[in-house]
Amino acid sequence: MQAVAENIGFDVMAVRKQFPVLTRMVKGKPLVYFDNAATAQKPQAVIDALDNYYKLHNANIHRGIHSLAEEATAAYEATRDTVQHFINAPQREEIIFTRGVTESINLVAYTWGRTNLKAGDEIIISGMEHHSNIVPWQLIAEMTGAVLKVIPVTENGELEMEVFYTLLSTKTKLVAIVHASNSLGTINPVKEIIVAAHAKGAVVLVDGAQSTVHLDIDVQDLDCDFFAISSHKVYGPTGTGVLYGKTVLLEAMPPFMGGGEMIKDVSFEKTTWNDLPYKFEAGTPNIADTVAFKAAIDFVNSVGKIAALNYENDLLQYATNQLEQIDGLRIVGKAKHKVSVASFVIEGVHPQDIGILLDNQGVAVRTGHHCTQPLMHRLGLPGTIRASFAMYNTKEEIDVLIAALTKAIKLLR
Ligand code: 7TS
Repeated sequence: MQAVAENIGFDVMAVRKQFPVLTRMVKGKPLVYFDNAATAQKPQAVIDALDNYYKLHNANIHRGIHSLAEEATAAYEATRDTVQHFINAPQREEIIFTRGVTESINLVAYTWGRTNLKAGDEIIISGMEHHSNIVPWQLIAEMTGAVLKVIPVTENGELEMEVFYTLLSTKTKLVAIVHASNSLGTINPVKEIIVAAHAKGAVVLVDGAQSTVHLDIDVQDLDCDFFAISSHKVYGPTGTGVLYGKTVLLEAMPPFMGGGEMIKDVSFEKTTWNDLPYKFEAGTPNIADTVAFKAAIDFVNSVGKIAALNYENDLLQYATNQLEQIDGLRIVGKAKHKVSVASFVIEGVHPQDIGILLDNQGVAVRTGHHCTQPLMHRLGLPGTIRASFAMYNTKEEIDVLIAALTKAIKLLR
């Protein structure tokens, strides 16, 4: 009853109407899109913003004095202000545009990591990280002699926090942790991790790839040092995203890439760097997609994150209950706090076979290791079937998934 009461005022049909792709057919069936953790669909406002930018305002930014250049610059910089408020960053200069979470993490690894880590220093990550929060640290560890430590994951898909506390020491220089797991949905206690890491003098990077679209993000409340975002998982375009960093750290970091825009003055003898955020934005950026990212955030704000979250929680609970009725099906990831990700395996059938048969019914899910191979290894699984829900999904669509799954299992067994 509580969940229903909270959902009064959330009009899923009004939300759905804003997403043109949701009306299309796949293999002769209405599309049921449950691959939102991979990338979310785009509302008309985002498509319009892209169209509008190219039709009316296209120019290079920060350099032209003509009207189009000024308009393009203003639109690009407006997204920075919108992101700043969206995550409650203290200053707009702390919002660095990147291609997305992968580039944001690599930026920190190659600039902060290369200058601050030395042999014997320790980096703590967790056993449920996406490859993009593992491999950059392995590369930097190899370059610097730093050592990678891993917080283990329980069978339920939660961090073994007591082990985290034993790993943490004054040797720890960085903790890089996923806020919400893409494979399990687990919401990690990042605030607790940040407090503990700071007490040892370590810096904390939070991978916000999955959390930003679902949870209210307040980087000041979290007190994280870095926070990484991908626009495409927040209903925005692909190819753009954000690294938030505290000014004091960003100021001290060397540039990531050299080129136009990131310099103050260039001579063959000595080049000086531009101010934040431009020091980290070399070359012509992804202007159009960054401009349209603002429309995506405006859309999320117009719906309201709390209303959407309550609705998504309801969907997850409904899906979990329905899935558990299926004979031989096991939910993978039973953490107490989860975003709307339902991962599961089915006895005697391979996830990929299920994925193909579901697609034949118009249902899009992801199957496989979800770029979290060490986690799958820990859980003793080759992969899972993952249905991840967005605010435009419905219980009726979950019913379609359940029927399609039942049919697929009959065919495969
Ligand atoms: N971190 C997490 C937790 C992710 O889920 C992803 C993408 C990334 C980092 C990388 O983000 P990118 O935008 O730079 O690619 N996760 C997924 C997924 O679960 N299915 O496809 C991509």
